[in-house]
Amino acid sequence: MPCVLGLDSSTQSLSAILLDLDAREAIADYSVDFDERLGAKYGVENGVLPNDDPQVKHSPPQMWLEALDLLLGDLKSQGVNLSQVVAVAGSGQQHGSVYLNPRGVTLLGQLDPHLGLADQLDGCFSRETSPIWMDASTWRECQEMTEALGGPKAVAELTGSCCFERFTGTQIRRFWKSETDDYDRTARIHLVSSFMASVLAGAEAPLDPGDGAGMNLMDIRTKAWSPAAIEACAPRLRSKLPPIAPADTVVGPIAPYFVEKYGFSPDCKACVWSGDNPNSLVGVGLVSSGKICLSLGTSDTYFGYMPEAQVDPAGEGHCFGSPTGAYMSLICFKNGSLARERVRDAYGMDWPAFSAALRATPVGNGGRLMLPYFDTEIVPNVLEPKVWRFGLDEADGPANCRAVVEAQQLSMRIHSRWMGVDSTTIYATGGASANREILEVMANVHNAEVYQFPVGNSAALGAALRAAHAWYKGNGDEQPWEQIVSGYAEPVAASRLAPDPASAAVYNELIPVYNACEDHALRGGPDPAPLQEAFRAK
Ligand code: ADP
Ligand code: XUL
Repeated sequence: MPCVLGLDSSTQSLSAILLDLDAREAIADYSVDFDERLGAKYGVENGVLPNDDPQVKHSPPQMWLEALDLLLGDLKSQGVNLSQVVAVAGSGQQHGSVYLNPRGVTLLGQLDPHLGLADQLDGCFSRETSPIWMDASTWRECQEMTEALGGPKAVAELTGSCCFERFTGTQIRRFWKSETDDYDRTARIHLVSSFMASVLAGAEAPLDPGDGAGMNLMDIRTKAWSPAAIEACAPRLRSKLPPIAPADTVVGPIAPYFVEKYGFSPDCKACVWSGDNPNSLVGVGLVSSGKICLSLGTSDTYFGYMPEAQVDPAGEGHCFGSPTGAYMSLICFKNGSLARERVRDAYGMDWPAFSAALRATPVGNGGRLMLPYFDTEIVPNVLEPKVWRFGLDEADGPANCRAVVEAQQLSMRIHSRWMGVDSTTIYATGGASANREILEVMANVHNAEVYQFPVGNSAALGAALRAAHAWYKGNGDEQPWEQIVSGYAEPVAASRLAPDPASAAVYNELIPVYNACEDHALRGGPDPAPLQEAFRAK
């Protein structure tokens, strides 16, 4: 029975999904949590290294390697037969980057099964820690690259997005400016995806256009490095970047390290990885237009399939590549699960108590609103963390639970208008999509029916499906994407949550009030209190 393996190296964990292609079912779904298993050793919290500066968010790349050994070792000791895996692909948290020195590039091809990955690659990084998607420290570099490329619209038209603090190009520029010697010692700058793919292949892997579009360095239409963007980023950069190749490229056979240590077949194909969002697109079956997905993971993302490249005129959203060769639109809200957890923890609750609080409070929260910028925010752009409360008593736990969830959904509805998708169906995925009370707010705010998925980790599932696509294609049996995802990436029909018309009407009234709060907090607009009063009076 041929199996494919999908891995997901995300902010807080490394996960795996193993699919049996004959039975068309998942036969293993397993995860290694970074804090739980490696937190003490690497000093991370929620997978991220603490830093006095709230704008700086880095993670240790060796932790990701050690997690790979732990995960494969656990699967093997649970009796999972990895010799049946015909192809492996993966998903990396987007935008994060890994900096290898020349020794690192060489050692990737000589991995020793008698040593752990993290130990043998010690001393191979020209930058010890990796900036990740949560980092917001590159405002200045964003300005510099934007100016060099002719303004925000020009950058977005060229690369699919305006310059963003977390995008790899601005992060590379900051590294070059602040640690020039280390930059010069860098032989290869990988994304998390292409780094992990390189380890599995034991050879330098390309990155795919889906993940490449999160760098501000790739021409979104030609899907090749943009010489102008590279020039605007940092000197001597071109030779440090890996090639870009389609998402169904096979890098080569899996490295002997994994054959000897974990029992993989030497014929197992190591495929190109992609970013978590392009993988999730496939993992929820969005291989054509029509529906949208809301992923509630560490960040919350709102995304959909796009046949042609289209950019957000307001500059908040992104155009990434899709694994199918087309495109995807996406907006990322950084204060996702971590903001919900901050509120939950502030009142000593667990998730069932949080859900009970949502059930106990009225739709629209009596006009009490929160802007939950516990951390810096991507959409809307907020570089100083601050939680705003409008008519909301901080001591009122249940009202704060409702306020954070309503704020997030209202913000998604407002900031996704540029996509022009008025979808009446939302696919919900990510860890928090297990929470029906949160999904109820989602259904009513967006006035759309919401579905859950049997597999919570759509990124790992999408990676496994990409591995299947590459494997069939390599065998001369290429299958249409609709067929690849059919039966795997389908919502649970019985999970359907329909919007309640009366509640949807309340949120339609609340949208202008929420807009006024944002306008007041971020752009110095008038006090929203009169609008709140009018909302309450209705
Ligand atoms: P990522 O892949 O981005 O690391 P996941 O998609 O695995 O994240 O989601 C993890 C998050 O899911 C946790 O941070 C947690 O806050 C959230 N979560 C898990 N269960 C629930 C629940 N029942 N209600 C709300 N949130 C939940
Ligand atoms: C998307 C983004 C996040 C990360 C999370 O642009 O920054 O969704 O991909 O891993």
